[in-house]
Amino acid sequence: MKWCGVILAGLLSFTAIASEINIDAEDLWLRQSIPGQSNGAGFGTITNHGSEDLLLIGGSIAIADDVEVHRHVREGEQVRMEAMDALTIPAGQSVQLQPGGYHFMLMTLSEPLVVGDYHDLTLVFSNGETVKVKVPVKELVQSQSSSHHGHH
Ligand SMILES: [Cu+2]
Repeated sequence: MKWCGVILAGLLSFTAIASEINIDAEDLWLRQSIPGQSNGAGFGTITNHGSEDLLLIGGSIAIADDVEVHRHVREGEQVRMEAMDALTIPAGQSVQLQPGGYHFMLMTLSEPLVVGDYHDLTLVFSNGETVKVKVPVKELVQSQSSSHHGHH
């Protein structure tokens, strides 16, 4: 396991505001890794203050190969995750990404997500706009859905 020191650069703004596109990304957090887990998950609330729908298509983060937007799909008794081409953030509305629902999937982490660390996450929208947010890693909360399902 390789530890590249995590640098807390100056700007500790937890809320990103992109004036041009009127997007707020609030209360974003990453879930702490458990041993053996190669992917990470992120959650939070994204608000579109604009007058046109926005499509969140993914993102990027230094410690993972890629950031995908996922949702949980119920198939009978089973719940599995599915990558989405885009998550629509309707004009004037907020969409919550939360455990058991929509979430960011951090594909192939290069290091575990450790409580107390912060990571720069860039959200990418279909119109080419991006929003950068500094996101804390938080403790795993007792999951409401069985951890035997739905994980990669
Ligand atoms: Cu996922």
